[in-house]
Amino acid sequence: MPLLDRINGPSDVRTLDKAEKKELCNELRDMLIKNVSQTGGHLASNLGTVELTVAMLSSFDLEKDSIVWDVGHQAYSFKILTGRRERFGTLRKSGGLSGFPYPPENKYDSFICGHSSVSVSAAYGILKAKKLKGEEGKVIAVIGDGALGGGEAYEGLNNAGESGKDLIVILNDNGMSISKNVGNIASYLTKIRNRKSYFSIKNFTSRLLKKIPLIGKPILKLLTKFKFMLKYSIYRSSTMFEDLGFTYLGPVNGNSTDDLEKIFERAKSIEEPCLIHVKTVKGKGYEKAEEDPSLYHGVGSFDIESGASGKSGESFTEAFASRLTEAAREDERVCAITAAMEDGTGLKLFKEQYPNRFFDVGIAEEHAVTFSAALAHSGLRPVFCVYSTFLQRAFDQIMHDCAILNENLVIAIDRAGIVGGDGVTHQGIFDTVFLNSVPNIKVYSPSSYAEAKEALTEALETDGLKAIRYPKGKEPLNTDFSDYEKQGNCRLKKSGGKILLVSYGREISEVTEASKELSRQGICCDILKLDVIIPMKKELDLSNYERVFFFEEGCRQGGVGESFAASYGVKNFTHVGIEGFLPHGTVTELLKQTGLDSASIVKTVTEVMK
Ligand SMILES: Cc1ncc(C[n+]2csc(CCOP(=O)(O)OP(=O)(O)O)c2C)c(N)n1
Repeated sequence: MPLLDRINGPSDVRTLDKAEKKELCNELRDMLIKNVSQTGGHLASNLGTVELTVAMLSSFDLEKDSIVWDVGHQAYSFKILTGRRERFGTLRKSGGLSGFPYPPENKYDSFICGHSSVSVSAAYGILKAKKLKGEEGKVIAVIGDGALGGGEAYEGLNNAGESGKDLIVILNDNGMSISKNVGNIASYLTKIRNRKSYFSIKNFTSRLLKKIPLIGKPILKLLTKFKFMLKYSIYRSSTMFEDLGFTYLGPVNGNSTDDLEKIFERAKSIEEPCLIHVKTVKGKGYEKAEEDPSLYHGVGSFDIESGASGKSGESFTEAFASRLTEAAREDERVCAITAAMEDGTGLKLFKEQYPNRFFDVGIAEEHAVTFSAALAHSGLRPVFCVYSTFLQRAFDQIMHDCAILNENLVIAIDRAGIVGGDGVTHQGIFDTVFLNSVPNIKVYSPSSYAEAKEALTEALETDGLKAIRYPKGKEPLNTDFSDYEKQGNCRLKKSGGKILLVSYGREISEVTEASKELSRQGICCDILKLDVIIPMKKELDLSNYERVFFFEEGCRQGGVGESFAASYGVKNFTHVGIEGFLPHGTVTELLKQTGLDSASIVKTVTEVMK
């Protein structure tokens, strides 16, 4: 019987001996590779944290201690070992396990995860609450070297240095963000990573001394004390973490449960908050992922033997990025900026061709916006490519650094709309709402690759703050708008009906499909497609329509439909959009669930018009 079948909760891990833990790690790796090859998900990061997870569950008691994962994409083994093994095959599927720790899913998930660099702040908050409530227990934040590039991590460290002994920060350093980690913090970590660990010196010395009969043990004791003092005198003021109030321990081999458990025991005995520097190998145990950890950071389903995935063909991301690279050739003021999402936003080619005008600033969206605004202010034409969900944290920088002076900056909002498997923390459904309140900004919502490219061309050729939002993946079915009449910022397709269907972006394809079916049922609808969604300008008179329906692949409350109804003054108005947060599932499933697929649109229209 596999060992894993005996592990039904964290306490079962604590009973295992050394050999069994090794076996458990092997079984976990097999399970991760097999399952992720079918469900898709974050593979390389999870293969790197297998031993770390097993060692943490062995050394800490999760009935009183809490673990906060940063981002949480590397917590699959944690899910498997905390009572979710049997459901692991449902990962990222509708109704199944979330791809990130999610407190409503399991009592050991101590905080919401998905966005980067928040773990220290969260861990410190949880610890303070424990203290105020008179509860025992340690809180452990596990943060990657990539996530440590994000500003909030320093806000947390700056504040938590005074937290006392029960806070432990584990820095999981694999040298990688999604791509190779960038910036001076990364180089700094490389420097201290390459130092010989205090613990490895100690272990070697112990082995040697224990062999000397009688005098070996006393000398070892003395030497241990001396080594610890020596280590302190060398390292104490020599890492920035010490200066921030943490005892620095490590670096230690994070793919050895043995070494990890020893260092955890040491950390438990120290009367200050500790930062344990752990070195892991991203992709460990699956050769292809070790060779190319970026490729296997987030994957769709793939063949284990060959490593081949089903991914193929063009996407909105690629179409946009190829036009951006062309634009850089035509105009040497054009720059591309990414916050650690070079691959995800398709900027590889741009980087290769224009390395001087390509900037990966690390996981630092706020900095990226201000930096881009300053490039724009200095006469360049920056394009910041970012996922909708991660732009959320840069709202103030958009408002203050970009919008007040209406800088010539383009924000390329990738993964706008429903994203699917990454779920509630990653859906790109709120940018429409928060950008709606930004004065000066113009937001394009292309429905096809051609429109995405045209929008970029126009945005770069005209002055002012612009955003172009486009979805994850491929063009939808209906992208031919030749029978639409251009009316300012929108296009109208007339069929002579008394009903108007309005939409924008990818959703126009569902609306088009629905109108075909409605027409078969004898219900004739005109379609209005919005090319620019912010600011909302009334371009035509809608008073002849009996009813206007608005379908929005974005948050309904405060969304584009509301500003449309207000600007156009429409009275008989039905607005379908996404209500609140949206969990994981496929895009098709989620469109259906939210009433935005063509069949639901037909149903809504027929029911309302009855
Ligand atoms: C605010 C924010 N921006 C971007 C991301 C996308 N993202 C997810 S994981 C990751 C890399 C994290 O690197 P690291 O912390 O070193 O973890 P590793 O995967 O290397 O273990 C990035 C950029 C995110 N989750 N949150």
